[in-house]
Amino acid sequence: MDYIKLSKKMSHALRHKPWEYGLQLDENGWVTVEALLNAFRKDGKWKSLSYKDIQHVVDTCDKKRYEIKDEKIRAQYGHSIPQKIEKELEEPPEILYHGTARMFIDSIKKKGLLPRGRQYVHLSAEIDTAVQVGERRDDQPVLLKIYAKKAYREGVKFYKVNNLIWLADHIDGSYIEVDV
Ligand code: HQG
Repeated sequence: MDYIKLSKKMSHALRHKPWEYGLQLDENGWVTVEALLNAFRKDGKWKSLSYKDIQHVVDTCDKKRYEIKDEKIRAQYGHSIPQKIEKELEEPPEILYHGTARMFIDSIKKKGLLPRGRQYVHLSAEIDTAVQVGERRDDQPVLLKIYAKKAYREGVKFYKVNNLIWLADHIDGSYIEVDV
C-alpha cells in the first residue's frame, strides 16, 4: 500500500474537492470513514482499501493532518473548499510562528498574513515546524514571529487545531515581526 499516495488522496477529498468523490463534509469537516472508503473504492486502483489503511495514515502522520472520531474522519486543517469549516475559538500562546518565502515578505508587511488559497492563515506553535512549512517554498525561508496573545487581546480570533497548528482569519502586519 502506498500510504503517501493515500494520504494525498485523503487531503484532496477532505480538504479540497469532496464533491469529486460524491462526499459532503458537515460544518466541522467530518464524513463517515465508510463513505470515504466507498468513494475511494470506486476507483479500481483502490478497490481493496480497508478501514485499517485509513487508520494507519491517520495514526502515522506526524503532522496530525487527520482525525478519526466515532467512525467519522476529517482533515484537521488546510481546507480550501468554499463552505467554511467551523473551528473552535481559543486563546493562543504569547507567540506563534509562520514560515514563508522571501518573495512574499513585502506583500505580507503591507497586507498582513492572508489565507490565500485556504480558509485560514496557518500558524505554528514551534519554530521548527514553521521553518519546515516555509521550506516548502524557499530553501532560505523567512521566520515570522506573531504576537498572538496581543492580537487576541485586541480582538483577533484564533482557532486551535492541535499542539502544533493554530489558525486565524487574518493577521495584521502590526502583530508580525520579521526575523531576518
Ligand atoms: C503566503 C501545509 C503574499 C504564506 C503546511 C504562504 C502548513 C502571503 C502562502 C499548511 C500573504 C500560502 C499551510 C500576503 C500569506 N502576501 N503571500 N499578504 N499572506 N502569504 O500553503 O501556511 O503538508 O496556503 O506565507 O505545512 O504555507 O498540506 O499556507 O507561504 O502546515 O499538511 O501565502 O499546509 O501542510 O500558502 O501552509 P499555504 P502555508 P500539509
